[in-house]
Amino acid sequence: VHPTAARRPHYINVQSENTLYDDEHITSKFYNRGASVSVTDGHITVVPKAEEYQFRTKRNVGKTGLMMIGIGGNNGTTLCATILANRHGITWHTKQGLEQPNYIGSLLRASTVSLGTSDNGKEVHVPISDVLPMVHPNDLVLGGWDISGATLNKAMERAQVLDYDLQRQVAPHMALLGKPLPSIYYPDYIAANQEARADNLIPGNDKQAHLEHIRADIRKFKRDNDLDRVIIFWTANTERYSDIIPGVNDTADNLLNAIKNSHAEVSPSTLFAVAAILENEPFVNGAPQNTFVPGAIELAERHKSFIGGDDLKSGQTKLKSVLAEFLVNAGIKPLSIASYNHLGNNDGRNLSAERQFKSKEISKSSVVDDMVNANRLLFKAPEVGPKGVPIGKGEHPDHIVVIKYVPAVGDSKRAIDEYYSEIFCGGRSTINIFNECEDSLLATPLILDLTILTELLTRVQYRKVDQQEDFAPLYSVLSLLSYMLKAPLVKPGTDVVNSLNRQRNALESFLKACVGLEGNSDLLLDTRLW
Ligand code: NAI
Ligand code: DG6
Repeated sequence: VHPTAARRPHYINVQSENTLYDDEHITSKFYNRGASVSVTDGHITVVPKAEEYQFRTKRNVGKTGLMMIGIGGNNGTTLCATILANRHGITWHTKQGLEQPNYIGSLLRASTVSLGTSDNGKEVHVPISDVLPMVHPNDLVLGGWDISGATLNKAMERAQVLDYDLQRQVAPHMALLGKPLPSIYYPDYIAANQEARADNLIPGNDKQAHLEHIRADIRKFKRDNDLDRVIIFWTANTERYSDIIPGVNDTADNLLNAIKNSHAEVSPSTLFAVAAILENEPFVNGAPQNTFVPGAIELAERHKSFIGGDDLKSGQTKLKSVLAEFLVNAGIKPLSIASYNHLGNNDGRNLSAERQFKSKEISKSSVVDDMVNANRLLFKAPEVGPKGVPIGKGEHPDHIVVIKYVPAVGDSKRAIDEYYSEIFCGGRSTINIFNECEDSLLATPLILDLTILTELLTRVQYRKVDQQEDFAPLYSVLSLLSYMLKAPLVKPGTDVVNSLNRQRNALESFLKACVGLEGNSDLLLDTRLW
């Protein structure tokens, strides 16, 4: 068994007065350290603060299902096939030799965190998945919907992602998963070039009936498989943006009414999100469209359901969030970032339509905003209007995103990025990146990470020690999922963090806080003192 797929017992045991283990829970004490800063007439006053919290994590990982919308696509079939290959220990031949199934590319299963140092001063690293009890990917019960009725073995063949010898062996297992559940198809939301796929549909145009149908599907899947939790995951085609219309999708009640009235501006993805929220099961959006219209977020808050999104951050954008931060944090000023890519899979085909491309362009473009905003030495701040409200966004590098559909290259996406920057005393620097990757093999482990993390976060509760008697669930929008997402959804009114390093640090600090450990050990103070 490959190390990333191995089942290890959950072995971390923190011995501290801050950490309590009982049969049911891990309860930890945590000081959220920060500072209050006030700026008056150019004087900056900083007051350090530390707020005391308790976290309580349910130890028992329940039986977990993953229902994907778009299960018959490249991501959906690749995820099912690779889990089945891992579960059944299927090895396969390629021209390089014998391949073993694994979970490489999964942050949780294939990367590590440092816990501290051993007696000989060396750091001890463990897989992230060992910090707290998490569901093993092999144990996920798989299912979902697709507007295409191809059985999953045939859909895997159509996707042309996996090596033939793997496809051949995993096909009988895929066949047992059968045909996807029929889904909702509103042709206006995805590209017209997808129409030929749409042969597996829930009949009619009544959106309320569609909502009830999806809710019943979720309940049946849970019941049939005896599940404690099911994560509903949008990995279907990118939709166009929905217009935000006052009275239609701006509040929870308006959105529910709009569904009752089958209003045209309720998209399939929003309908699925509403179904999941009402069933109190988490919903994650792996595509870029604005599924979470304001009414959907309010509905999730009202039901204390969990939501997360948007758009898987697999290759080009992940690198961009690292490179842009590196440049800005090094005191170098990016003047322009020009990103181009071409790909030939069905996702690329759908994105060749203008409105669907627009959704992707938006999610790919927001990724450097926070780094730019954090450095007003390099980038001028926006001017401030008479009432103290900023006008515009301030100075920003030029940033363009181009996507082209080239069928011949299939799932193997080719991406070129140019970073053109100002350096010392009028100099210029140009960095060019050429990146070729199998798109769905980068994306699939992210779906796993998002599913596993989401399930874990449903088991964590918190208490602010001097303010709350009882433990409460986390806030509905799971912004801790940001590392895997291009345009992270955050609590309304709070800042989006795009920096990949900061996203990873937040996650690591949070997981460690749940076992009573302080997050960052990079100070390594004892290596710097006599
Ligand atoms: P795909 O086109 O191969 O699969 C999408 C599937 O969704 C298709 O089988 C289609 O029939 C189905 N579908 C469309 N509308 C549906 C609906 N209303 N209900 C149920 N099924 C529906 O695309 P792929 O490559 O699997 O990507 C899926 C999504 O993930 C896309 O939105 C893509 O932009 C996004 N994404 C993909 C990444 C990748 O690297 N593959 C990375 C980041 C995001
Ligand atoms: C074309 O860009 C297709 C897209 O679906 C991307 O492959 C996907 O969004 C991943 O993008 P990135 O920028 O994270 O590599």
